Amino acid sequence: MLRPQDTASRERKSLNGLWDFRLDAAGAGRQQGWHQGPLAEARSMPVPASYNDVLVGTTGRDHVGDAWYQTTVRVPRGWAGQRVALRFDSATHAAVVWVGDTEVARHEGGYTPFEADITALVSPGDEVRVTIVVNNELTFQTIPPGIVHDTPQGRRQQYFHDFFNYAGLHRSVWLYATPTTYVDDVVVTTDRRGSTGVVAYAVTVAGDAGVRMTLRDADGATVATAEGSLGELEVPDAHLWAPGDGYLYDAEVELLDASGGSLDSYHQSVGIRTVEVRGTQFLINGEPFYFQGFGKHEDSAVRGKGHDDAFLVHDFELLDWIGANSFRTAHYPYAEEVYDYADRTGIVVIDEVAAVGQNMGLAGGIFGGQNYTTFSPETVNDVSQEAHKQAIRELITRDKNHPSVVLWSIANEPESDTDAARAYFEPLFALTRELDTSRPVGFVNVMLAPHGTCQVSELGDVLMLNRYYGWYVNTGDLVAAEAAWLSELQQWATEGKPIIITEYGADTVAGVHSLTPQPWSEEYQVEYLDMNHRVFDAVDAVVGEQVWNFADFATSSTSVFRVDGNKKGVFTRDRRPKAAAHVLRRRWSSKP
Ligand code: GCB
Repeated sequence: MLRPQDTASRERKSLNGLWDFRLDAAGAGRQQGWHQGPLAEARSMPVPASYNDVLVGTTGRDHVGDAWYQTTVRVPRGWAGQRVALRFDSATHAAVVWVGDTEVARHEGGYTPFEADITALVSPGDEVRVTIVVNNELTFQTIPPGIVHDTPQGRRQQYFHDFFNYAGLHRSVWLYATPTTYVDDVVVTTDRRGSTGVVAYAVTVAGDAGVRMTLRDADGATVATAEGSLGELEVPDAHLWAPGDGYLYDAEVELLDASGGSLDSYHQSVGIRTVEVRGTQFLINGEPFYFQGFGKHEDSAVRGKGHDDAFLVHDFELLDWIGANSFRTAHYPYAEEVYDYADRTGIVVIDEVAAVGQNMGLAGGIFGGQNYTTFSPETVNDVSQEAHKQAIRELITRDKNHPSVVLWSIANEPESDTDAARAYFEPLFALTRELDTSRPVGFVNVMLAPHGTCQVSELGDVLMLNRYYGWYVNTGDLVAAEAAWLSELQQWATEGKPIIITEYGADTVAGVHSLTPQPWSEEYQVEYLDMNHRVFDAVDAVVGEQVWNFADFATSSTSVFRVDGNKKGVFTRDRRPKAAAHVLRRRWSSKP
């Protein structure tokens, strides 16, 4: 599903702004057909935003169930004779959409887009009513999983991941028009032969038309052209996309009628680069790459997970300031604007599926999952696996053309030391490779499945490890932590694969100081990071360090584990630096 664009043949209209909104914990709206008329008793809700913290009080914050959004939009007069589509960049976690009285779309999964062709339901020049009901419930069959409990006080959502279950319309909503014969999809993969860049492409056309590809450089000069829906463009002396150098070409895909007239035009940006895992190295353009950066979250005050361009640009400015070259989209696919910006700025992305919390062993300690078995017919089962497959499909369909994305992460810290886990994940690795042969794939291993016990790691091209020596274990004892961590890491290094440390971090309350470094103090976070860096520097197979987390973030408040959220940020939630930020800046800015 291609992004809405304004081109010579296409036009889009944003539906962002204030929508009518109503919570519906009882689920009355679906029975009463609230989409059939103006939403009664509605209040205003900004789109994009999570609704939880926009509202005041627990009703919105702890809401479980449906939330209704409605707006009206005038279809531009000039769209007569065009195909008209309605696109939601995401709806967290499941949604049904109506245009007027007619249901047009249903979607499950809170972090990927969906759309509906509504041409037959609208008249250019007229207004239409758009209603969407968004449901935030997580079950063992959703990605990520959770359980809804019926209690005497009402329904309560339990989940097994460490970030707040923000919900609503987190991203943009679009009405857009294309010609009736249109570019339905384009896939580009890149390679190089000597100094020549090679762009292989495949265009899917809806309707009957010829295809012309024109590749232009950043100055707009044409560097290659090709005809046909499948082919290759060659770029002599190509300017490669590389970490820190987000050089992009523009591929214009044009559909042509029999007499050569242009029917549709779509622009796909292209970064020419290669990615390869060789031995213990991770190579970009044949050069060893060392990931330095963070696990991030989409998270800010009031908006929750609502996309915000100001935070997007500011966060990337901070990445630049601190010398980071990469981040992981922990623990779900981010807004598409984020990947566009990473493409343009040369930031490298590990792109993660929203499969987080499939681990009742881990959940036992923090989230009260001790009464459950992770993989069983009643818990994470075949239906969950299908949802997981669909999440992988939608992620790759959406993000396949981003040069910044160099690695797929298909789960964060699942149970991975059992036969059941192996059986669950084997088909998921196979599917990911079938969908994309151009990128490596991995999953993030948890501390509970150390070297020698994990049955899933060997399925991946790289090893991604989250470890908290000196925090959750050896708390406060960095000497013991260093010895234990080094010993485990040396064992992993015998696998002969590149190792990326995808999480290491210590909760730190900004402003808490202690001359003798104590957990929660800024000094301890600094010494904790220094200790980790000594360990990484001692093991050649380590090809990356991503600190947990870029910034403090909101979590559920159902356990005393967290004080006003997770405080492992190197920046506070409002993006002020802790002492650790300066330490990282010195280390990362001095690395070659
Ligand atoms: C982890 C999880 C991450 C948590 C983090 C923590 O291992 O992957 O989601 O937030 O630990 O701070 O406990």
